Amino acid sequence: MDYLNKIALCCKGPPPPRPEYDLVCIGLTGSGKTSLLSQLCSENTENIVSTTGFSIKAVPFQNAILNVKELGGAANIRKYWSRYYQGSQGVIFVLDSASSEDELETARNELHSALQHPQLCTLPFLILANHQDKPAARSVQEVLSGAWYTEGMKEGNKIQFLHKLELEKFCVYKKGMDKHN
Ligand SMILES: Nc1nc2c(ncn2[C@@H]2O[C@H](COP(=O)(O)OP(=O)(O)OP(=O)(O)O)[C@@H](O)[C@H]2O)c(=O)[nH]1
Ligand SMILES: [Mg+2]
Repeated sequence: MDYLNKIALCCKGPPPPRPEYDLVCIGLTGSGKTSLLSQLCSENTENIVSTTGFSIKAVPFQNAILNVKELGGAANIRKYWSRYYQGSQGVIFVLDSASSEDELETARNELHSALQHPQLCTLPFLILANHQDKPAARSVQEVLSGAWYTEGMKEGNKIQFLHKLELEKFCVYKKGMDKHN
């Protein structure tokens, strides 16, 4: 390596720090929140147990780090969800697309409550239609045909549906979050 190349390498320095965003991840128990976040962190997804309370993971993307706080989705934990919303800059709502109509209705009610909550109602929402590998899974289009939107949504609130295979779009969605810094 010649002298000039060596100097260029020395002067390059460490890459600039990636911006960090704080997200909250909600959804009924078994919808796959922990599995999703573990996958995004390239962690082992076997032997995952139900989240009691909450857990936080730093999910690295090329241009940003998402600090995602997963809130356990069991009925006795859901009533405390709103205590953990403060400071969130975006919301991931995970849905079991293969669940029964009753469960889907419960999920929709929880989503509507979150969309109307003062600390979340202006934030970007990403709804992940999970469990797409199951034969009974509804497609994103089928899920969308239900009443998933609500009048409680405020102007500026962005809502986007994805299924797992489209997760890379999640990176693009960070743009919506810049507004809320
Ligand atoms: N077939 C299938 N199973 C999944 C999928 N995502 C998660 N699971 C399984 O569903 C079960 C529950 O997944 P979790 O990630 O613990 O669900 P959770 O939303 O974190 O549940 P709580 O922490 O109780 O709120 C696990 O056995 C996962 O392996 C999926 O897309 N397809
Ligand atoms: Mg969990």
